[in-house]
Amino acid sequence: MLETIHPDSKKMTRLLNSESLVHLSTEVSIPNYDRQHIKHGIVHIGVGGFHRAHQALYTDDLFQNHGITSWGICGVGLLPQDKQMEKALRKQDFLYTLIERHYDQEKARVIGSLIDYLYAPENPGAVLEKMVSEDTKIVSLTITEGGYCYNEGTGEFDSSHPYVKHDLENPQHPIGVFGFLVEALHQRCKKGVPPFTILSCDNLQSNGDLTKKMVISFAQLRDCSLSQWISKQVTFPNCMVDRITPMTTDEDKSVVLEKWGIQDEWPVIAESFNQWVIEDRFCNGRPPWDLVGVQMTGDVLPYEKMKIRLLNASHSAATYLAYLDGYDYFYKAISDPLYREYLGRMMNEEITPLLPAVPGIDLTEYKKTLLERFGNPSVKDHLNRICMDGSSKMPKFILPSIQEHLQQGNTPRLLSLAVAGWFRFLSAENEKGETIPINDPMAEILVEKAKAGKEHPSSLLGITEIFGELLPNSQSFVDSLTRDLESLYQKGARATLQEALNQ
Ligand code: CS2
Repeated sequence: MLETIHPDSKKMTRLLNSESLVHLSTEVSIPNYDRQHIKHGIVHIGVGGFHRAHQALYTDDLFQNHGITSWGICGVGLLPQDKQMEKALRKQDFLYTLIERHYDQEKARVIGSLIDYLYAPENPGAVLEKMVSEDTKIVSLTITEGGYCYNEGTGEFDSSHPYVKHDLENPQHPIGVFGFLVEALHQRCKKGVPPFTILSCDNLQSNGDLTKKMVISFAQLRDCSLSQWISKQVTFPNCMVDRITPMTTDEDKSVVLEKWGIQDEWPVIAESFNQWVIEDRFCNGRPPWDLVGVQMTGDVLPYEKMKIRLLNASHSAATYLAYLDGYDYFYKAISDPLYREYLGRMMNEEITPLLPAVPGIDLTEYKKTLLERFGNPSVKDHLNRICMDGSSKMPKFILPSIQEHLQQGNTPRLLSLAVAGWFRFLSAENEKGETIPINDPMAEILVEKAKAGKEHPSSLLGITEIFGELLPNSQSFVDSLTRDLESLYQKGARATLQEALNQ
């Protein structure tokens, strides 16, 4: 175990690992269970901050407070950038620090539920072996909204992705998520091992149903009888997940070191709020997550719709305008009365009327809590994170509400402005004429079309895999977008927002 005196704080700091745990400050909560005895049960693909602040925490709660010893998690990384996570976690015996913040209160806890991590590009065989093992009863996913190869225009699986093509040509040597899932299920079927549940934890409406459709479509391209077996035997519960988890910064690592005395290469910082509502359909058993605050239900759709259309949509609606307006963090924008009014009114006037009743939830209270959560200054959620991947977030968070309004004969003013803000942002120039980074797998084409179209939205709207057919063909929506874009280019985000609210 390495101990060092940190030069600035003169405080004893320790490298996080199994041995150093007991020497940490007593103010840090640490696993009270023997991690050697935790049996593996879950493979999780896509271990980022969110998984580590959410599912891994709920699972840790089970080990910590209920004496459960099965359901340990093996993380899997498929992407080149996951190598760094593997290195950080392996060095720390897969332990990491979770800092939960609510305004001026902060709690530190070391999470022990992740018991292994495999980096697939270096060892695809080990990943398959783990997924085929009888011990694996659930494979859960956080692969981002864009990771599902779903084409918004056709509503179908998009098999043109290079990794999908690769995995269809080399089924036994997969590199992508569908390749791994389907090959592992194929081997289980051949060996007579019962299948695992596939649990999507991404922010997609009907995330389980959509994952099922994508997995089955991929399997059909491989082998019809396999796809039938999966369709009959595997369950894909829908679930709603919620916890705002900013990206970890170097400053966060310094706080963990200086305030809590833990040298952790990749801690996670999250808000104190945490929610998970899951449809209780697991084909091969599940952890008793209901013992630790997870809501198991028969119908998760109202919860998902509420969360995605209010929380995620508010993020996407305000982020581009606030970025253009010169803000850096979401909490700062939201303490500006202009943005507060924008989101408050958008949620009340344009989104709430589209939502079904949500059992046990008072929507007025829910929206109040959302604004409080957004304004939490200790959760430094950078706009760069929220601005990322608009091409997959907008069609999930904002566009469905606009579509519903158009179908009812209305043009929603404030939601349309959110799209205009995104289009203006995609010109890759801020209001001072400086270049801004566009972080999106479709960045090249988006920027090209935004620059070519400027005030005229039709080139961007012509991307059917994002916008489908209804929106580009709605004259009132196109007019509203054009008017807002003109104003955004000529007067800027602030004045445009102000005018929209005054109308
Ligand atoms: C955010 C989400 O990425 C985004 O745009 O809206 O990551 C959001 O913070 C989480 O879904 C909160 O549960």
